[in-house]
Amino acid sequence: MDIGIIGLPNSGKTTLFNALTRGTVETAGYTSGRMEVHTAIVQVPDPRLDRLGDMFRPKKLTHAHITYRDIAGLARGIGEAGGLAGPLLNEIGQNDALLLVVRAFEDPNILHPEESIDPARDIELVETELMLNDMLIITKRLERIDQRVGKGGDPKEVAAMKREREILARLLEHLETERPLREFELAPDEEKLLRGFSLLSQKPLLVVLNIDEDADERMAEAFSTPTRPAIALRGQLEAELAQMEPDEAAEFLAEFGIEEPGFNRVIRASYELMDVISFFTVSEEEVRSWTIRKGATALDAAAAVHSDLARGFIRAEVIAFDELVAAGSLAEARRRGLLRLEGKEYVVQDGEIVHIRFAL
Ligand SMILES: Nc1nc2c(ncn2[C@@H]2O[C@H](COP(=O)(O)OP(=O)(O)OP(=O)(O)O)[C@@H](O)[C@H]2O)c(=O)[nH]1
Ligand SMILES: [Mg+2]
Repeated sequence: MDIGIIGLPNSGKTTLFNALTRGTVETAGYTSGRMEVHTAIVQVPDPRLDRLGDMFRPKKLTHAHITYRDIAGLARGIGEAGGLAGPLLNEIGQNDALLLVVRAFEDPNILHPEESIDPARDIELVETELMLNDMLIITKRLERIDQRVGKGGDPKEVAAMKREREILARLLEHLETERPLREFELAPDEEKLLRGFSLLSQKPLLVVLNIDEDADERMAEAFSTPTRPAIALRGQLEAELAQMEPDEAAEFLAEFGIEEPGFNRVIRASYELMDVISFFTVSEEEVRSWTIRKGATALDAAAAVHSDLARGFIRAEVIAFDELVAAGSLAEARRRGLLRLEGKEYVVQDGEIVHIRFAL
């Protein structure tokens, strides 16, 4: 799962990237003129996995992970411009979800491309660029369809194109009301059709307000909508925190009265953004967290682990996390008959421990 970090120049994208990934990419200066992308893989913190680690003492403990990509330089007008815009928009389009960094910190020494601090305006500005990009893509596609349909040809193909034209026209209409495609309910076949287009305003989006050290985190609530959550993070402080040794970090957190590093919150929120759940596999070798989409079946879970498990699938042995913890061990859970046997179609629930029985 890839998450692209986007936002206006100097909003703190690289600072946030460093905080999330404990990286040390240079932040100073105005890098947006250059097309550069930094990538890092981050483990998703999960207390349940740690608990299972304590229980099974495996040789290896493997977290779910997210790939973050720091993408420089989204600015006003880029959706319609040439030059950098093409590769940049491609770069954004490759991600499963987007994290929009919005400047909410005051600092007279750091230039704001719009010359004032106004998070609501900046969010709207970026959303508009995403929507303009989508309108452009859809309009181009519609033109091509019209040309092709005009030429006639295989009736089946023509019918499919007309269907596509009808869907795209509805999307365009929606975009013209200045609402992102995230807010457009798609039928499954429509979603499938659109997958290849990588429309940007359709991607799940998390707003991260980059706030001052002494600002109130709750200010994020005002920027949150049902289809676009928002959280606040003290970017600079968190980037410093991410560089500290554990002892030093603990002391630092205590001093500021912070319970948990904010970057953990952002990592979890970006994980949840993608409509996924985790299930666990356990053994003495490895205790591991796996990521599947919400609603995925036991067979999907098997396939996530290994294609052989899906091919030779017989049954899944399943137990909820809380039940296993209450039983104290897998053996005890089994003795109490808490392990359920489920078939291919079973919908896996978040946090379940799953063991696939299979034969090849
Ligand atoms: N005071 C303050 N400065 C910050 C904060 N976050 C970032 N900065 C500073 O703002 C400047 C820009 O931060 P970056 O993280 O490089 O911003 P960016 O969005 O990656 O910028 P571009 O890559 O140029 O688009 C740097 O000098 C940072 O040190 C913050 O929370 N408070
Ligand atoms: Mg940067």
